[in-house]
Amino acid sequence: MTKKAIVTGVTGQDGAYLTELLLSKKYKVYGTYRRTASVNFWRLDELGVTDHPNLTLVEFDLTDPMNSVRMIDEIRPDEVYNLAAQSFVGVSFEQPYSTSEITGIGALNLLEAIRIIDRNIKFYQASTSEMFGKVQDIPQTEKTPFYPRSPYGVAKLYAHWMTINYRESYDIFASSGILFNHESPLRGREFVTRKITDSVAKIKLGKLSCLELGNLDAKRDWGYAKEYVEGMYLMLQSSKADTYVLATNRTETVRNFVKLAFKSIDIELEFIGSGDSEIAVNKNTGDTVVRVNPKFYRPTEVDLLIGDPNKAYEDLDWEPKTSLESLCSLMVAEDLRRNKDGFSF
Ligand code: NDP
Ligand code: GDR
Repeated sequence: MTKKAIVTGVTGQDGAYLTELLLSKKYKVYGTYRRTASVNFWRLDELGVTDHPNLTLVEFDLTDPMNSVRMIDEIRPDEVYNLAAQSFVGVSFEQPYSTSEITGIGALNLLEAIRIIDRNIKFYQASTSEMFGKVQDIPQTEKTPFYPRSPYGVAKLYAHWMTINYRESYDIFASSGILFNHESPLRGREFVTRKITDSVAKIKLGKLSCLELGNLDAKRDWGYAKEYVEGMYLMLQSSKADTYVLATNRTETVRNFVKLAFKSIDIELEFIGSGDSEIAVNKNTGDTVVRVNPKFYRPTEVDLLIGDPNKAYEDLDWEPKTSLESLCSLMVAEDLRRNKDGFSF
């Protein structure tokens, strides 16, 4: 029998990749998007799946509880992947209330709908390494205590515990994937990796002279999004619902990601100075191509993330395959192509 899956947040990076994966597995996919004045399916377009006969695009707002109930009742899916969120940490400091409603309570709306309508529906919650926040263990595992450092992290922690609570209280197959940062050419340009690769492409093409960034010392465990959505899928095919970390077990500073991105177009950088006055110059030309702008600092920062994905490897046979160097080169190459083509997303 054809399986049916709801993917909330189909217009986002992971929503697009997961939709592509589920369609390749012959699912009927119901991808949800929000009504806005100008809805944009550019990611689905890039993957060539927007008009796939097994994809239905459904208008949906995660903050409206009745919308969740009606959607689940009408579609009666086998699986629900809750990827929709206000996912930008920086914005969550300015919009803590709406972030809590979407990113936190939104998950509860779907869990309640499942509890009311059909407890056999499997549920995946997109949890995050941001819940670990302040460093307590290195590397972080499923057993590491949480200490979120942003309204986004707090909202995600609420959704994570609700997922576990519905698993334990009502025997719903509800799994939570604690995913570390995962990037791709489909990443939003507000996130640091894509901001860097897009700017490197623009600098190469003479469209930008200097890239401005915030905290260059933050360390992140960056993987490839296309591989991480496979982990989400595997979690719902497992024999029991559980919580899993997906990560690469390698961490690098933002500064090192900048170096890698410039290196992929054969530019070596020299970083000079520190703190607010740090800059990076092109070693060949002497041009300043990166500078720190404190406006990109956050009120509180997550300094160091590095995850141990061993449980996912043992139970799900999931492991990351793409190196950070390959991922970074892929992103720069795609941004060069798009900037040459005048692509603006
Ligand atoms: P994106 O920001 O690219 O996508 C988020 C999606 O949520 C978009 O489709 C967005 O729609 C949708 N959305 C936002 N608000 C609402 C709402 N009120 N109702 C319905 N839909 C809404 O995120 P990613 O694809 O990168 O991440 C997917 C999920 O995984 C998110 O929950 C994120 O927090 C989480 N996560 C991501 C990680 C990463 O490194 N990428 C790591 C760990 C967790 P619109 O296009 O209209 O804005
Ligand atoms: P993050 O990703 O906050 O880890 O959340 P982001 O790419 O925004 O920041 C990573 C680190 O880079 C530092 N930084 C900058 N960040 C941005 N966006 N822009 C800058 O100019 C800049 N300069 C330095 C940040 O301070 C931070 O330390 C992402 C999101 O996808 C979440 O939804 C997800 O849950 C986590 O990853 C895991």
